[in-house]
Amino acid sequence: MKKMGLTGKIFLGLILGAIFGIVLHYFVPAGNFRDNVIIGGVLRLFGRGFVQSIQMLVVPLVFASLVGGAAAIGDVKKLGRIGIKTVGFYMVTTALAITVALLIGELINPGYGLDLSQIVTSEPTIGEKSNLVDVLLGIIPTNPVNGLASGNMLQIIFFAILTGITVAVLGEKAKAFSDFINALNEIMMKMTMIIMLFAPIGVFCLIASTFATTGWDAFVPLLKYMVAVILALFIQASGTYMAMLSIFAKLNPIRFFKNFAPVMNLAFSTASSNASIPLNIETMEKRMGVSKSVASFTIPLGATINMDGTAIMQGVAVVFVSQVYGIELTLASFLTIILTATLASIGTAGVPGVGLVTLSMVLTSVGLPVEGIALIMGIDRLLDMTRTVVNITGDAVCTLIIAKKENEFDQEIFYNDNSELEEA
Ligand code: DAS
Repeated sequence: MKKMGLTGKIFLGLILGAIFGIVLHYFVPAGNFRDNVIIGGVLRLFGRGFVQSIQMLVVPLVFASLVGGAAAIGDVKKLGRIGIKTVGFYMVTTALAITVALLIGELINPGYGLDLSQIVTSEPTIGEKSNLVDVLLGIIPTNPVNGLASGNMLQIIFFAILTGITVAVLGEKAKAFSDFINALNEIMMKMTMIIMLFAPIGVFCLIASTFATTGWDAFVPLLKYMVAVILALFIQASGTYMAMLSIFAKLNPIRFFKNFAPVMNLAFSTASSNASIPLNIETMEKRMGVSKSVASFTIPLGATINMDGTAIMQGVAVVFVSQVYGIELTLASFLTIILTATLASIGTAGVPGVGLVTLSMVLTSVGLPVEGIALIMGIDRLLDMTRTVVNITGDAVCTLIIAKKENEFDQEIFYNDNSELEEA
């Protein structure tokens, strides 16, 4: 049998885990062996252990990639107009994406029908800060080290972005720190991939534990969650992006997707924005008619700071988790979620599974139980592949619009049927 890739192993873990959980729930009598040795012992150890390993990455990965991402943004002064417009477009499309996701989540209500409120372990802090001023004041850390140590994500985001922009302003004077941050970024991305190697085992145990506890009850809500995420991704790609191309660039969106198909296929199969960067830049230049200087700035920047697909998953996931645990989301929580997920997407680099890492951050920022990740982690890989496609498509759409407005665009190439990529 051809060597099964990690994605195949994760799917296998998902299917076998679901079957094992259903067998445990309906065919193994309740008792010490099933409830304490299997579910409370083995499944909990490797399932929860995997979730905690993901959580372990949050603070160092988000801090390092946010400082790095902000330093890159800080450099935009060299590119002036183009840089400011690029960052502006990226932030607006991400905030739009998560708003669409929250609305779809509230429409489909994926979490209804599964009630885990009796096992909430962390007290929700939602509603503690009822007004916006307190939420905004809470972002400014009086002691950044304490913010980092206590995992106060909004304070970490604020301090990291400020640090990154200061690093960019200092330039050479902060080179040692900048090199350290870049090295830490590489380490945390590699560590994410290493931990994801254990995903098949972690997913097996998490899904088995869910179905062993709830039986078939979990099946429909998880299916509704997947449908909600994919629907929101589809709306972002076929609605928001097509409208933007028609309105801001007056280009034929169908033609765009025809030209862009190879990059979307690569992003789907690798579930990695970073892996798609080279082909994305070449496609923007050779098939879309964007100048190399613009594409080689906006595409790598977008792969790091612009993750509309990830923000969409996080929006739907927050609604799902709050409903499953019976926790009411207030307007202040929705604003906190939009702020956290938009800012969080600035940092997270485009490697597989990174959206889950920042999801635990978004859940923490509104006081939702991180155990909720255990519910959706099993099916996350398929959603990771689909949301990565939206992540890189958003980068390409913004690149095209900016290139057209800056006259760094050749319409001939965009509509030319023969504009082919050089054989690699
Ligand atoms: N796989 C990530 C990317 O490469 C997205 C995610 O994990 O949410 O964009």
